[in-house]
Amino acid sequence: MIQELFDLTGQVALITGGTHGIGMVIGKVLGQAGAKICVNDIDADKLESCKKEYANVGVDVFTVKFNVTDEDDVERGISIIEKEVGAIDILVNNAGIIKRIPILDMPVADFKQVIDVDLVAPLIVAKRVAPKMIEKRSGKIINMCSMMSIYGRNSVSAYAAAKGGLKLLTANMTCEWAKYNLQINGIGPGYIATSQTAAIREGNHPFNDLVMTRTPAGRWGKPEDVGNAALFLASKASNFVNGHVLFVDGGILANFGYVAGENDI
Ligand code: NAP
Ligand code: GCO
Repeated sequence: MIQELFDLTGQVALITGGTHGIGMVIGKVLGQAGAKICVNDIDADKLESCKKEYANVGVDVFTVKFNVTDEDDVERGISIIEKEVGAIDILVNNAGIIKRIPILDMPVADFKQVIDVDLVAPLIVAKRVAPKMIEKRSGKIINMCSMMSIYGRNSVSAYAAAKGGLKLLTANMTCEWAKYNLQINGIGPGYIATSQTAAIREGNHPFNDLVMTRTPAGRWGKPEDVGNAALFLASKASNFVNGHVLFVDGGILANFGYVAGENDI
């Protein structure tokens, strides 16, 4: 049955930073597909408050507070998950930050912090989780990339450097782990309406006009648009998809200069 391809019953999924935004929607979708959902965050209040959001869609979420950039904290957090829920079958490296500062103004410490969360942390968590997947000869890793994995723009140098690196880290994980039946892919969301983009979307920010006109679909993406792509990459339906970044962007990357609403000339 085609539905079985997307049935995650019995699978354990960890979504880092899954207490809101894109990560929460991914957790809800994978949970509704049958997976046991574990989420982490660095904020205990958010971990507590997200439980009712998940419960609203019938998902009983297991929460663990740990900092994805800290190897010892990751070891502690993953060990708790393995003891209380089970070995992780699906890892979604979703946690991420952005700092919009021009290169010349950006303190190196800030640059390093973005690299730590957005690039080094996915490595740390995957290194901790992959060995058991390799042992089982089965596993799914989804790294949250970005349009900035392939394009830059002013003021997001650290973020683009991290997400560009994450695209190729995804490729290298594939080169080393695909032979053990692990599938490691990225998702590259376009411009999605979450707290991360509120600063460039709200209050008549000019960037909002750019996104609305440059996106052929003529809208900001919703976290739900990304959640559905994650279900595909977390399921048996994508067992021969590997090292790929699936862009979920309303067509913006396909568009050189179309401005929504122009005559079709
Ligand atoms: P968000 O709302 O800012 O969520 C990011 C999550 O990561 C938050 O839960 C945050 O927790 C968590 N986090 C940050 N640092 C952490 C750390 N050191 N340890 C553990 N958790 C940490 O962002 P979003 O828009 O949902 O984005 C989710 C992912 O998609 C990110 O990787 C982002 O780069 C990527 N992405 C977003 C867009 C977009 O347009 N929104 C587009 C492309 C890619 P706290 O809130 O407690 O800090
Ligand atoms: C920005 C945005 C983007 C999006 C996303 C696009 O300031 O340009 O935050 O970086 O978050 O990464 O794919």
